[in-house]
Amino acid sequence: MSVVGFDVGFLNCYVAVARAGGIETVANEYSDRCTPACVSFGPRNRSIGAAAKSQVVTNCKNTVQGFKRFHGRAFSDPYIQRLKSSLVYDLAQMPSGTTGIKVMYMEEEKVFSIEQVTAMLLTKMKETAEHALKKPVADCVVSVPCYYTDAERRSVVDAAQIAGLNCLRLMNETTAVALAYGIYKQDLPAPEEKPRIVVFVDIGHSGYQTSVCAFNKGKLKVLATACDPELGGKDFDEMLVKHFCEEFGKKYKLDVKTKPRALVRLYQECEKLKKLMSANSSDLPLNIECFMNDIDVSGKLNRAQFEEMCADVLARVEAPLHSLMEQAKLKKEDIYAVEIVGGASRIPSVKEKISRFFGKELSTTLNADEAVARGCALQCAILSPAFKVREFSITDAVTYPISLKWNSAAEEGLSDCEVFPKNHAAPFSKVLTFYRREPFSLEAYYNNPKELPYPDPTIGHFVIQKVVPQASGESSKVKVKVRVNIHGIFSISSASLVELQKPEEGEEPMDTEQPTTPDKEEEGNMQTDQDEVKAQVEGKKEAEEKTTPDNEEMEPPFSVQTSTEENKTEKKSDQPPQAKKPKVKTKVLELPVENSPQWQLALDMLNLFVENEGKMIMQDKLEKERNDAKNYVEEYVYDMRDKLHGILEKFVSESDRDILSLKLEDTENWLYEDGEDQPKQQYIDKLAELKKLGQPIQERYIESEERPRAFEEMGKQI
Ligand code: ATP
Ligand code: K
Ligand code: MG
Repeated sequence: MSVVGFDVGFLNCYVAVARAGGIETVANEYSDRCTPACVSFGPRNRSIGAAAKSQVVTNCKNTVQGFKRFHGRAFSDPYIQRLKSSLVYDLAQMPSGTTGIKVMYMEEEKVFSIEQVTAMLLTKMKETAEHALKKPVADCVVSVPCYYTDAERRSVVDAAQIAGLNCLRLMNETTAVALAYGIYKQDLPAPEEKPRIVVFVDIGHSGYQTSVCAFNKGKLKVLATACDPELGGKDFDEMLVKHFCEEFGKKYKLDVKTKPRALVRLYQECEKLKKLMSANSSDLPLNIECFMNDIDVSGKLNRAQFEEMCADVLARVEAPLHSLMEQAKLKKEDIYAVEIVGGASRIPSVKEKISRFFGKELSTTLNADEAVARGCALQCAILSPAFKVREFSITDAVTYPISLKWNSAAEEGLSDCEVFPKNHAAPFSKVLTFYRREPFSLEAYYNNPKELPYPDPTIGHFVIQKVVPQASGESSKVKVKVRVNIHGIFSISSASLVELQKPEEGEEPMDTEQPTTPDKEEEGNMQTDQDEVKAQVEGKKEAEEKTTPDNEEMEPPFSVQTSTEENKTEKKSDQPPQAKKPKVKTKVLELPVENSPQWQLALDMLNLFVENEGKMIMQDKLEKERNDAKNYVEEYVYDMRDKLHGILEKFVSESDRDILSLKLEDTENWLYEDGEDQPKQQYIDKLAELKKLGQPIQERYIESEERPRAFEEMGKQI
């Protein structure tokens, strides 16, 4: 059982693990805690992370970055089509209609699905975690932006599976940050006291997320979230790039947009300049040598100019904050602290906007880069039975309101019902009751498409199968359990039919409601549901407190009457509940449910991707071994050549030295020509050939070194 948190950023990824000492963000093979979200494809292998990033300029067509926003998107999605033109690498449509990337890999044109590309990144992060923990990693928690829809979340869950990970929870990034904030706080208000209200702001490279949370001792509840999925560090970079493209166009007559490689370099330099400007308000230079057509370019900029050109971007910082306060019905005085994280939160003018909105100093008590990963690792530790963590309950919030619609039984047309309003507690299950004689279908959808940063409000279609009438011919009572699960994904987790049975002679009658205890059944079912069960209980308590009848629909379980006529039938049989217990016994039959979510990766595809990822991992390993074998030959050549004229000179005859020297020289030439690209065994054989000549010389040297020492030892003994 591993305890790992992965922050899969648009630009930067972090891995945090739990060890005996606590939660720790761990470094990759370059001793860097940040792993770039970048995958590069080559003729023999893939490079992932920092190694891929170094190929952004040299292998730009086959080096992909910025793919986080392709999850769960159709290729035809206008958003994808718009992005496509600004990317250096190619996109393509997957057979299922989703988005893939097209690259040259192993000297062939290949299309990889977005799930595969993210899986590659996760493979790298998994290796980083395994290296740190010195054991295999499977169980983990992966971050997603809180504005991700169902389809996007499903896509990330699939990516984790392709990478061989067991994702215990997809965690909203702001919620991970809130957990990292709250779990160590010793001075939170007691459960019965007024909660401490904290706002969290995460502004990364691609997206801007805010949430407001209520903290009491041992728990946090997300009250509301508000986001701008299209506001982040990249927008500031784009303003700079636009500025310098114009400037270089005038100054040097260069059309930068026509040269992908130059454009990529300009983006890199502009990002550096932007970061420098966060710490400096004076004029700063931007120089790029041999930028295009052998021309060196240079320019300069200061913070005031930067802020002026980014005015439109900066103006978008406030809107989500307004929305947040309005949704949570809070006043600025209610806010205890505003905690900011994410790389772009370091931009002074962004900070100033947020600070001015709340009329307070911002808090930066959390690590701006690592808080998300740390929060995910903490969540993983909470979910892990092998780890002891302080009790802490996390109640997240539904980002977009979810409704169900269905054809009513009485052929009255469509009915619908909002099952999860915006900011409803999550994870959460509700039981809906239908009265039906035959199988029926339900469609789940986001009911407010205007606020959805996604073109398709459909979540999925669900068919409740094997519904039959009662023996009497009446409609059966069908209980359908709908839930927003621990990943924030909507599903119909179960359905059951309540079969009425005639009591046997002399048998005690039973309460009709008794056998239907799906909530109970879930307990202890799956580790990951612990929180969910808790949330359900909390949710129930809240609902019980509201006794107003018009709030009834909020109450889980609640009933959805499909037609008034059937409703009457129901009332008839249930009307005098206390007076005389119904003389019927019930049996609960589980019903199969067909879940057809929008854009779910088909199982055979998923399995194929799992298999292919395994093959690519193997290929990378083999290529690394081949390269290592080649490097050993090269190292030996250089090392021996030096030594033959140095420490080994006295231990080799002139003729033997000439033979070996010649052989070393031949090998060096071979390495640059025919030996440039050979199978691993060739290098191993070459090295063996050289060693056959070199080894005896080295042995004579070692022996001579040891001889005086042996005498010394003898001397000591005497
Ligand atoms: P997202 O959260 O959108 O998925 P991410 O997690 O990869 O993206 P972060 O690592 O939080 O993003 O932030 C990266 C952004 O922050 C980049 O645009 C980077 O240029 C910017 N950034 C980092 N440091 C600074 C700084 N000192 N000044 C200005 N911008 C900075
Ligand atoms: K990040
Ligand atoms: Mg981030």
